[in-house]
Amino acid sequence: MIRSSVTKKPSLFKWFFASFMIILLLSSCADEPRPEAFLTKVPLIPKPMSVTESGSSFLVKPNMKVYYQDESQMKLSEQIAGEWEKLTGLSMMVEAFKNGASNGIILDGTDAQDSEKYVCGIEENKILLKGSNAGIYRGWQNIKQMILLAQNDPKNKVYIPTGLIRDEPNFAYRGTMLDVSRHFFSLDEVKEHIDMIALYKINYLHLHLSDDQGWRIEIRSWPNLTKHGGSTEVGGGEGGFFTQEDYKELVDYAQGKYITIVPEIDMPGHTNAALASYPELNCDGKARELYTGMEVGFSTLCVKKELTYKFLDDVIGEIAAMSPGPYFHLGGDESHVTPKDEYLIFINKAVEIIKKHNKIPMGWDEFTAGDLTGNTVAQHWHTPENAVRGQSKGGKVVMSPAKRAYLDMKYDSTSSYGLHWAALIDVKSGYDWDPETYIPDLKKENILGIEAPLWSETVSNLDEAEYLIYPRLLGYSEVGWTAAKDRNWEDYSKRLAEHSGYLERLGVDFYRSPLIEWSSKDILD
Ligand code: TNX
Repeated sequence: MIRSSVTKKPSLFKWFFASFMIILLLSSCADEPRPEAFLTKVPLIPKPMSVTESGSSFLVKPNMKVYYQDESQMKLSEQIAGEWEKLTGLSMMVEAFKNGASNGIILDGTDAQDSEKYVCGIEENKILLKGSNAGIYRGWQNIKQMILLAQNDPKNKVYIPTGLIRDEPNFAYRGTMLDVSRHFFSLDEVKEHIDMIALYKINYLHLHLSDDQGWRIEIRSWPNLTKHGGSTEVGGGEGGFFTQEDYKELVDYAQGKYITIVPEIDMPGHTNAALASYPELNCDGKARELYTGMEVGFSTLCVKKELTYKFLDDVIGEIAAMSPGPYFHLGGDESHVTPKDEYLIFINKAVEIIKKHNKIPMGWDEFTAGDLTGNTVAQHWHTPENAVRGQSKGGKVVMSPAKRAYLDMKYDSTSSYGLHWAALIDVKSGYDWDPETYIPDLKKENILGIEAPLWSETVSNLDEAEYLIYPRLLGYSEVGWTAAKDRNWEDYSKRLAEHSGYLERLGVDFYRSPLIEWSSKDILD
């Protein structure tokens, strides 16, 4: 399954459309009897809240349109049309809605702009998507999945079963993290990753932008961070970094898919790359050597120096100015060589600086030791008491327990990539847990959601990373979206099995877990 990093991967959604397009163009455009199809049998992931079927089907044809009813839906319409074209190879125009509009997708707005709730109604000649823009975009993912599943048999025309989906997420935060520090991932790789995570209604992408091994985001007031600190990675490769233009491009690209980037600068520990780039950031004034190993917990910023807080203010200020999302993640984990009293001083100052730049401070669960007040988010990875402490200080919690949600853990002892310090996480163990009851003392209303982090010590490019990410990410998307009462492993594992056909065609190097009876039926079978 693993492709070597030099193998050229067919770009997403490309090679198999050529044949598919020819079939569609040959097919007559005149209305014809529609085959029976059953929406309730479609193996959508994450599983929607409610699905009813009406037994007929919508045929994907050339020259369909997206109809918008309000100017505020223009950009979204273009986004949907662009994704349709990529997916089907058929052009799709965007047009203002008029009575009787059909042969396409009709968007209908709602007042609830902050919600991702949506209704997706599929009729023989039109698809209706109703919701906020974000809600409509989430609803559209069902249509994308159905087109991909229907393309399993390239001889068939592409039919989407008719019926009604009413849906909303259980959690507002459904994220995944990419560690671009231990190994750097290029702009194109991150965009490709965003394309895939969008398909499963993920709405936050956390970027771990700095660590001991590399500083990956240009800071104009401290240029050596990337010039020197970005010049290597684990194993001694050439590293890399995002210019501010690159980063803005990523933020925009994600925003087009209603995904918010959460930037993380990990501190006061995990800072060797910065300490190597600027000697004055060290208490002893001496630059550290660049680091390409995998140990953690040996570095710290100098808490006693005033310059450290000028550094924080500059770094946080420049990143916050480019990040429209609400959160700034300060890391705060594994600062083993920072004296305890100094760690508290540091966290308190960092939190104030983040607030000054109008962002909500987020940190790994250790950071709840600080004097937190008001809106903060603790990301639980290690110590349940730290998450409960965050709650008691009025903060919210994102659940990323390493034993269940770490994408860098091996599936089993034979896994090609990954670590195993927290657990072996097979596809079932990654799916079969409930963020609401995992830490009994956390109240549901204080759990913002879940995030599955991918640390990249053992994977050096997206092809390798895909082995760890897929298929587990599909499970995490459902753990975050679908209420626990509607989830069970038996049902999920059968649905997951049917996603293998299109994942393969898209060139996703997923792990073929022996727990799944992989199949790739056509949607009408
Ligand atoms: C612990 S999780 C870390 C990371 C490592 C990861 C490897 C966390 C907050 N810190 O620095 O990359 O383990 O699994």
